[in-house]
Amino acid sequence: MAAVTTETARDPAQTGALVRDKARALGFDAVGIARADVPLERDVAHYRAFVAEGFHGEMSWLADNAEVRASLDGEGILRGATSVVCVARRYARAEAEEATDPPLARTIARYARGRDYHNGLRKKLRQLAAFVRTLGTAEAPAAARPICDDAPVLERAWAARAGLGFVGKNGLLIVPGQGSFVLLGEVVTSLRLEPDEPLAGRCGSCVRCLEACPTDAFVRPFVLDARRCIAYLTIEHRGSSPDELRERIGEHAFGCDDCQTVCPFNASSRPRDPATTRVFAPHERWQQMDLVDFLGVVDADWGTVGEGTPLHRATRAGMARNAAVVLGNRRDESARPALERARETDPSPEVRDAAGWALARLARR
Ligand code: B12
Ligand code: SF4
Ligand code: SF4
Repeated sequence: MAAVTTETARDPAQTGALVRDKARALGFDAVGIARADVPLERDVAHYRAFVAEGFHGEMSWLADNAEVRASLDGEGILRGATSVVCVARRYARAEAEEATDPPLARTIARYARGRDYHNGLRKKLRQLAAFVRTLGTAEAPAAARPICDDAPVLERAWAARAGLGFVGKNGLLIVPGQGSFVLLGEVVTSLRLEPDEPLAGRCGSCVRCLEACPTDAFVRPFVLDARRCIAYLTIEHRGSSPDELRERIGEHAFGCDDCQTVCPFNASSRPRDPATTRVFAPHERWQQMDLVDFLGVVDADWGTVGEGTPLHRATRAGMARNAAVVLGNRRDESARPALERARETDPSPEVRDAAGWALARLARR
């Protein structure tokens, strides 16, 4: 019988354990492994139904690459992929710490208050992928591709299959003991790793998230009409905010956490060590700025305001529009001069429109 050497493919259970240990050592809060070569069926059916209903709105890129979304094994992601390592990074900070966030930061969703999280997450995922490659052998070399929000992948579906957590009625992946305030990433690999078992859903009869949504964006449990979601309206949507939803946008200038804040799985899982989430603390820029300042930013200056932060994605006009809507909702009299200036001179029609709407609300006070 041939002796087993280091040149033969390694044991999937052993290599799986090494990869899990490495992911934790890199600072990921949870890790799970799933088969990548068995296509997603039920989740892809949900995804197709979501697109067919038009729930993706203007995010046309979300309607593309349906085939790639079904399987990680192929040209679209990684040919020969057999496993996917799914990781989560928690971003919620201790409640006492969040309570001291500057006022502007509190109008921004928790994941987006600090620097752009993609950079840090991608660096760690690259390191994890490099480690996975070292586990290949001459006979069975390991390819590995790190992914974080940069490929047409149903990240929650793979994470759920990998037993990282379960999908809640709010559509978010909830990691037991960590909650849903987590960001997801993956390393897709040709290395055969022992998979984890998926977890059963644990929402039970709870419907708090569905009831808490200010814009009634859930069509039914688990199904979101993104066109009504404040995250979509304040980040992805270009042009004017729909009239009937402006008031409901409330205090949200960028993203929304309402369907997570009320979730009991988050109440019970705040981090114990503040050092682990320090990178998500508000950007120092937000200490010096207020919402009204977004009305005065011109295109040429947007780079220095938004750069290196998630707000960059909303665009200069988008953030000025969002600021005007929130100021209108506040009926903030001190914002009147800035709103008047924006209504008369802003180059973007959606900003002029939102400023006019906000001024009308001030008048009705
Ligand atoms: C497009 C997008 C959005 C869009 C659309 C959201 C949506 N629900 O589709 C908008 C801009 C609205 C958005 C908002 C947010 N997003 Co977003 N978004 C994405 C992105 C890029 C693609 C999502 C996608 O493919 N949607 C299409 C739908 C069909 O797929 P899905 O959302 O995965 O749907 C799953 C479930 O809903 C479920 N499902 C669907 N229908 C049904 C029906 C039944 C019966 C059942 C049982 C299940 C079920 O199955 C699907 C697969 O598991 C992902 C990153 C990625 N590549 O996956 C991030 C991602 C989902 N977003 C994320 C975040 C943080 C947010 C916000 C919290 C940001 C904020 N604070 O403002 C909100 C949350 C809103 C919400 N309640 O979902 C995280 C979520 C982390 C987590 N714990 O789950 C992700 C994974 C990014 C990341 N890398 O961490 N997002
Ligand atoms: S993020 Fe806000 S608007 Fe979007 S579904 Fe959740 S509660 Fe509703
Ligand atoms: S609030 Fe309730 S229903 Fe919604 S995700 Fe959390 S546990 Fe599930």
